Amino acid sequence: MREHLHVSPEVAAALRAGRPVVALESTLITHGLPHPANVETALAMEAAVRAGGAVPATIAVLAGRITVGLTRADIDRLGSLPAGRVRKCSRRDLPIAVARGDDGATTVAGTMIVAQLAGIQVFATGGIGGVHRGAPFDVSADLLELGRTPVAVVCSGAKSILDLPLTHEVLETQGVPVIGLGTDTLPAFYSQSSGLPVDVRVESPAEAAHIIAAARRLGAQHGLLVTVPVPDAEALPAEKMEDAIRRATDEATATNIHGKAVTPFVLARVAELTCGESRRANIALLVNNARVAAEIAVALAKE
Ligand code: PSU
Ligand code: MN
Repeated sequence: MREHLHVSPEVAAALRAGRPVVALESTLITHGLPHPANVETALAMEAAVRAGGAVPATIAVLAGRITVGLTRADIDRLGSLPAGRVRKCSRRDLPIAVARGDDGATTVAGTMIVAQLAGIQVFATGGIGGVHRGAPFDVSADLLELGRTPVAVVCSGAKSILDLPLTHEVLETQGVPVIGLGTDTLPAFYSQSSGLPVDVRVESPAEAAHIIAAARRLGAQHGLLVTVPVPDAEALPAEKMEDAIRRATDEATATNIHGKAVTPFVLARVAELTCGESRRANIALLVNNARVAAEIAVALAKE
């Protein structure tokens, strides 16, 4: 599969020289945020990675080509396509998108697979997929990928549109170390805490990098989760989100939405019901996580 990757010259040069690189996903561009906030946020994340001293590598499938390091024009195009035109690519979707020459946006799972093939060890996003509320058999492929692909995912936990206690259990079953950067508990995306304990609290990106390096030295074949709470000023109280989440998940069930459509539906509905207030928190944590991931990648390059 490696020979089917199209790596941008800048990313390829950085990887060859052992310089820090941070992978970024594309489902948040096509299915997570509306236009033009999606394009602005993707570019702000790339800028934050650069400010942190690393090279950004946004990953997507472009007309069947698995691409590592999108250009600004690629991000603009992907972000402007009408919803539904871009295939949401988790593990099972990658071969389909490649064979058909489709445009595909990689999820956390899809991005981890490509990052690992390209030799990128650190990946920043907002929230991972998890176990859905009221549908405990709907376990995101993200959780299984974390159990089988050695990439460190920097995120703000998972949204409370999910069943967070069950999500936490599956991470344990899959053998995924959950690191809290400046936190004792798993963050809950918009809110700083889910109340669920992390495996270890670290105080700096360098300390997180030290654990990632230990996993590499041990030959660990699984991923790690580095969780970073949403910045203080942008955090929203959990109760405030709860009504909207309950309504959105009930609507998804009532209208028979399932499979890969559930997460985009619930995300969009919650944003509507909270009048975009949640979007400010979403963007703030995405950009912050990109910067932190760069600092981790910089420290990892020195290990
Ligand atoms: N959670 C968010 N925003 C997102 C996603 C999740 O708060 O954009 C996206 C990510 O790309 C994640 C995917 O990998 O949704 C999970 O989808 P599913 O639940 O179908 O596995
Ligand atoms: Mn699912």
